[in-house]
Amino acid sequence: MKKVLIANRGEIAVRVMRSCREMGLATVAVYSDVDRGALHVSYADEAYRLGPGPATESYLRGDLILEVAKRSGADAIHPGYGFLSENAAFAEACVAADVTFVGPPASAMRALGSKTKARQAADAARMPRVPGSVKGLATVEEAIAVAEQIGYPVMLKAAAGGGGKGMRAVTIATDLPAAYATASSEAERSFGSGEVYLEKLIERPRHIEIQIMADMHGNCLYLGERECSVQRRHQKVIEEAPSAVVAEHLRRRMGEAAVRLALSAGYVNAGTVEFLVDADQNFYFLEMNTRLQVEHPVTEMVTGLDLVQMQLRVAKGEPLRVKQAEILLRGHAIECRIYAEDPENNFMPSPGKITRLVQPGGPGVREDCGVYEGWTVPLDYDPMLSKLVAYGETREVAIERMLRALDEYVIGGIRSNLGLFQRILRDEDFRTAQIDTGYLERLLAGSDVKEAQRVPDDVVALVAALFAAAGKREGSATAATAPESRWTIAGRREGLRA
Ligand code: MV4
Repeated sequence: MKKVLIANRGEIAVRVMRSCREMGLATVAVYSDVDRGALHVSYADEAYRLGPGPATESYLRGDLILEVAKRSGADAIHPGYGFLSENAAFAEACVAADVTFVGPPASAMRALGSKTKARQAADAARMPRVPGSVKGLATVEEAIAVAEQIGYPVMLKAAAGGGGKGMRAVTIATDLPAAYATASSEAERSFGSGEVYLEKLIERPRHIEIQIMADMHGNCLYLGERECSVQRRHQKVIEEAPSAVVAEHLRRRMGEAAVRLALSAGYVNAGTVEFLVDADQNFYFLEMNTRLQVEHPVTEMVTGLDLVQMQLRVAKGEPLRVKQAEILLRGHAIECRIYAEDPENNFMPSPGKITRLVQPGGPGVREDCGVYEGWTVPLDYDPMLSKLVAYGETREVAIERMLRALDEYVIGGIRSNLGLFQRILRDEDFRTAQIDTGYLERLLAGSDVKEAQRVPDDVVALVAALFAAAGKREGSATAATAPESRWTIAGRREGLRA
């Protein structure tokens, strides 16, 4: 491996290139027309145009990307997150073109891509999962029978879904037939597969995930957990490592279960196993993400490891250099996802020109940024600007550092969610780590913004729909799904189609 093509844009493209450069690997950027002047393009050793702004005509064109690999002499492709990162057919096409795909084998992506198949894999690996069906429900009668067996409330989920798409909670039996019908037709429309299954509803869960890393020689490590409960409408807002509620014995049980799942699926490279954790510290497998995730830096801060460097070494065929017993977690890290959006106006997207940018620094602060002063944030993709990470010996120190860093941060010309983080980090429930997946919506519902001043959801949806071209956020989309930006998804959620 000598030259790596980064099939992505923004902060993650820069992040991957940084590790490449430290390892003496040449870097190749690709870009769309609207990204000609983007940060990742200037960071790379070479850069090649893919096509027009919409991701379907640029960052999702696996054929063009492989052409650039050939033309530039790149012998490896790192997909980052989103775009082609979980596309098994693209991973296969790379292998066929004799280019190393820095990620798992296509077979492992497929085995874990369907949520029903992943639940079967969890059973084979003796991994605790949410009670319910492990196969698609064939009829409404079967759905009723499974629900009676596990007891209400239940949740209907699309097998091809993920990240909250195609989910429906059902509290009483009389609602099940209608919910089943809409869930499966919605799944058919959105994912090209109407397969739905049932789970017991876990109330007020935390979302906690385990980072794993596997090599080609049968070794697999777990690198601790990330607490990702602070989210809004299935978009993570703050992540931290470790979780305040995960004690060493629970970490070991979750970690060992995650490793069993990875090994039984023939998994190689970086992956994340997602769990719901209930109030009694029971953990339940949810799904596996077969990519490097947005929030990987918090794991890097507390383990002292470079996950991208590990990915590249593993992809070259090197065995992992560290043993599980050598993985020590030290201190606490918190990440804020900084977006071009306006929390005061119902999180209305706010792209445009960044006229002023002052970035924080100093002790215990890391910033993975994808923009610069003078850059115009395009409408075409997810409007995440930067990830701000604070590290400290304790959670309290990390919180104070983050507040200090947020205070230093200046973003001019566009709206950002910087102020939202000030509010969360000062909130008593957050500071005492009393968070679950409903935490942020509760905090926002209690805010004092007058009804009359609020931009209604349908206006946000309309703006999102107007902006929507074809960007693709981190979460997976099946090949059958039209790729979409976070704003498109927001638009659909509110009942409008782009
Ligand atoms: C659940 C659940 C409660 N019970 N499943 C949402 C995203 C998708 N990956 C799974 N999700 C959930 N599944 C059962 N059986 C609650 C959620 C959920 C959630 C999960 C993780 C992070 C944020 C969430 C917000 C709302 C609901």
